Amino acid sequence: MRVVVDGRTVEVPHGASVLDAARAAGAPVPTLCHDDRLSPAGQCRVCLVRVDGRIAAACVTAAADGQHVKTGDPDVAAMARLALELTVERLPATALELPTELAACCTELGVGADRFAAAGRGLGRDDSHPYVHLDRDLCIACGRCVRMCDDVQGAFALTLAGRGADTVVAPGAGSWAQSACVSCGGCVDTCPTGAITQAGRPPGTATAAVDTTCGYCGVGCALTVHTADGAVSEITPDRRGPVNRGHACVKGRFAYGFTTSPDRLTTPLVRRGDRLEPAGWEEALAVVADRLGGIVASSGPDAVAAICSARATNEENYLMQKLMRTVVGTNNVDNCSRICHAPSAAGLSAAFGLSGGTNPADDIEASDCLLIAGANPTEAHPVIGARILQQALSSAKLVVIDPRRTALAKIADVHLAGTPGSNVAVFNGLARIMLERGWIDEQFLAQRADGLDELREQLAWFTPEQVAEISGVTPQALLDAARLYGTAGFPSIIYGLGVTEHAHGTDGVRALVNLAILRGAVGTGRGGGVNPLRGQNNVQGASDMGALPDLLPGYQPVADPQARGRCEQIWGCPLPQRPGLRIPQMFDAALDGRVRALYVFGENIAQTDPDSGHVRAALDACEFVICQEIFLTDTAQAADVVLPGASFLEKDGTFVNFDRRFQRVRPALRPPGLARTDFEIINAVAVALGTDLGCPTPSQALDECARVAPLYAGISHIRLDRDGPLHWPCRSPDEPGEARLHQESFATPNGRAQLAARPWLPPGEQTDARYPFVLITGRRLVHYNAGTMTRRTLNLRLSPRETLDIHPADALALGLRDGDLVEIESRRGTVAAPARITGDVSAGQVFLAFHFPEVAANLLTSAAVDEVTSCPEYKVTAVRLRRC
Ligand SMILES: Nc1nc2c(c(=O)[nH]1)N[C@H]1C(S)=C(S)[C@@H](COP(=O)(O)OP(=O)(O)OC[C@H]3O[C@@H](n4cnc5c(=O)[nH]c(N)nc54)[C@H](O)[C@@H]3O)O[C@H]1N2
Ligand SMILES: Nc1nc2c(c(=O)[nH]1)N[C@H]1C(S)=C(S)[C@@H](COP(=O)(O)OP(=O)(O)OC[C@H]3O[C@@H](n4cnc5c(=O)[nH]c(N)nc54)[C@H](O)[C@@H]3O)O[C@H]1N2
Ligand SMILES: [Mo]
Repeated sequence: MRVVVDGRTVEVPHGASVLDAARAAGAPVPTLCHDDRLSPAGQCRVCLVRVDGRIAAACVTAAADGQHVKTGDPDVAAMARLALELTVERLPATALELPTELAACCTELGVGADRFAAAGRGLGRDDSHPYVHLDRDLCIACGRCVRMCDDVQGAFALTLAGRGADTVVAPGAGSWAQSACVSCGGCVDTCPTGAITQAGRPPGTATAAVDTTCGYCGVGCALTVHTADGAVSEITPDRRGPVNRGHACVKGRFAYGFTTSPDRLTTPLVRRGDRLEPAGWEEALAVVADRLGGIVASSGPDAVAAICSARATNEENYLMQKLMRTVVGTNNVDNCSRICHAPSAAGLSAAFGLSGGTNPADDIEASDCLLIAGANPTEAHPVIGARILQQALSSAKLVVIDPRRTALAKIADVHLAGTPGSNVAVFNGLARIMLERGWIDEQFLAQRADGLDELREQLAWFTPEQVAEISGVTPQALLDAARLYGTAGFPSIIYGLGVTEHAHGTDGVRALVNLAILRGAVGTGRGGGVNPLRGQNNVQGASDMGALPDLLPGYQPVADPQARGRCEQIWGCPLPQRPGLRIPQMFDAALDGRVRALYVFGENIAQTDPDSGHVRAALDACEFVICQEIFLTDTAQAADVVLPGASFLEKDGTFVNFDRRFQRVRPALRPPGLARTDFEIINAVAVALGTDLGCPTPSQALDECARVAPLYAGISHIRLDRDGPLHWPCRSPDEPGEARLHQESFATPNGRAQLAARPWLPPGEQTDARYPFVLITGRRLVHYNAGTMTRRTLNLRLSPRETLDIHPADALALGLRDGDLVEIESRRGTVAAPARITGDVSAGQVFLAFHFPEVAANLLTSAAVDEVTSCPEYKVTAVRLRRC
């Protein structure tokens, strides 16, 4: 459409408003109640313009072809000024001193301090929340915060309360701290007057701003980090962020206080006797070189193993696996994908030929049925959780498969609360019904998939009654779920650790993938495919970079001579041929003396790997442990040398998020004290061992990786800085990158999707009369994994301790009241936590997160692992409970 604004013709898309047209023409139209992320409200009347002669609010008037818009008309400006004067007349004049949108509007329309009240209305403040503070006197009741909370976050925590001119925002009936607020910061970000601000951060105090990518979960939110005097003053979500689109969560937005924690590691530490003592870099590196060199000389390279960091950048992980393979000479390198989504990598590779999720995040909004299995995204991937919630509230059907009543389960059309470990039965039950009812895509199956006959045969066993017997899911609920997924126009599957972290996790992934193949809802544009919500900020990337014992960068098998040859040529040395050890195997090998040195880079294995007693013993058994960390974690305390690294806010590189996007990470701060970026440290370790890794900068490391791995051949820092995020596969510098995979053929050897016929097998760990409860472990919104970072921020005030979630019936039987301390004992260990009585867990099941060392969930979990990938069975632990 062409619109003429102040004599200038501009082209705008359908659906654009007059405001969009005016902005496209560069005409200054002030706004107050408008935010691009929200549907327009047309309430404040500040954006008045003339449209074909008539006066109209630009934000709520649709642009039309041939329209003439006039801005800055004196009569209209007078009306807008009057509207603004009425808005500010009860506000204190101090409102003008803040660098806000309101102040900018006043300047634009010539509303001076004389139009404000001398003092405020005396409505008071609410400073109860650690991050979000409210000054009611500055509120103009524009409702932007309420719309952000409802229409973007979906927390529905805010309302406009009061009468007439005293109407202001309120967090429900009580204080902000007691409200349903999930601390996403959306209200702070949108408030145009300074009424809602971040605690202790008056707007406009920053002196520099850097665009980067969040270092917590795998969503990959684009953030702008504002700094002053070498510290972060504020982090705001970037509206250009392709996944977050101007939104963030309590961690990305607020949890940066750890950067200045007095406990940050600021100098290398070297063990002298039973103490870790500060040392210079020269000494620490000399010890590393001497001990590693000695062990390699006496026991060979395979006596060394390394665990890479899914929190660190691609470039750092690339360097680390290169160090291990080319300098030490071993494939003993792995990353926490092993204990997380390794079954996704294995399952998706077997079914489709590539280990990534199949579709971009934007397919959430294209979907009319979302099937969420074993994932709790409103807590673990909050920005994606909010997008799923909004889509389900507005138009899509929602099926949730989870033993717990998660926030999404509560609003689901169908919630299948199968018992932990029952996934394969439930997914096969759904597949059987879809086949029986004909809710499948015959043509797709004939042309693009293999394995239907075997699957059909296997499914004969999975009658709804059989599935009910195993899982407790009723035949009716199973049918309802199968119908919703089976008959939708554009169904999507999104899943998490409730599928993977099981003794049969890879089978679970395969059985789930079957549903998408049966429907032809993957690789066709007729469905949103199958998408694991990868966990860590860069767990996809760490695996992509080859921080895996059997795969070189770009998923090239280390056992494949051709792949090895390509790397050998570029790296200039022969490579070890035999696949290396996986993380759990590294611990076993440490205990039986085959592994003598362990290099742990950015992973807190003593708290996060299962059966902590076993991990502890493995650390003790190793002669030499290096820990490269930002805090002195339990793992670091067990090390012989601690190397102080830098956090994501202090380094340069890239992360790959859950939907396969390479995104830039840029330093906003300097590493504290003598700490160095992990990139510098790994290079320095190589030099100490007598080799230059040949990648002096992160940009050069990624360039080299692009030469080694055809999947990323078109990706470079230069391109990312110029064009923004890029999806892999991206095979040349002029390819845009593939957001949606497998559109023409699958990446399997024969180009066809592979259905899998899998039996249901019981979990590795079983309940019995002594240990009658099933413990599920997982996450909570406010804290992150081992909690080393979030527990060192004000997030601790939002969630100060762990609780054991227990069903009211079980609590009654055990004589427990809310808050009573409960002892939780498994076959391996005992911990205690206060009870939280809630119907969100089923009777017979309890839930714990693993964020607090004082409630060490992994003292309880077992060594049972997925038979294909060795991923631990974190989701099923038999426990007994006792009131303390
Ligand atoms: N706030 C926060 N966010 C995080 C993290 C964090 O620690 N805190 N960690 C990040 C990481 S590393 C990861 S991997 C992701 C994980 O993200 P998610 O996978 O969403 O996290 P979990 O809470 O571990 O588990 C998800 C769900 O699986 C369910 N479940 C358990 N057993 C079964 C089962 O047998 N079948 C089914 N269908 N469901 C089951 C649980 O009840 C739980 O609701 O989160 C990332 N984001
Ligand atoms: N019971 C139970 N246990 C679980 C799970 C579960 O669901 N239940 N989930 C598992 C899953 S999915 C995962 S991914 C793991 C996560 O396990 P971990 O990876 O151990 O968890 P994080 O807390 O993310 O630990 C990362 C460590 O790296 C440090 N760090 C952060 N950034 C940097 C950096 O840039 N450089 C360096 N050098 N260090 C850095 C942090 O201080 C922290 O100590 O936990 C697993 N453990
Ligand atoms: Mo994870």
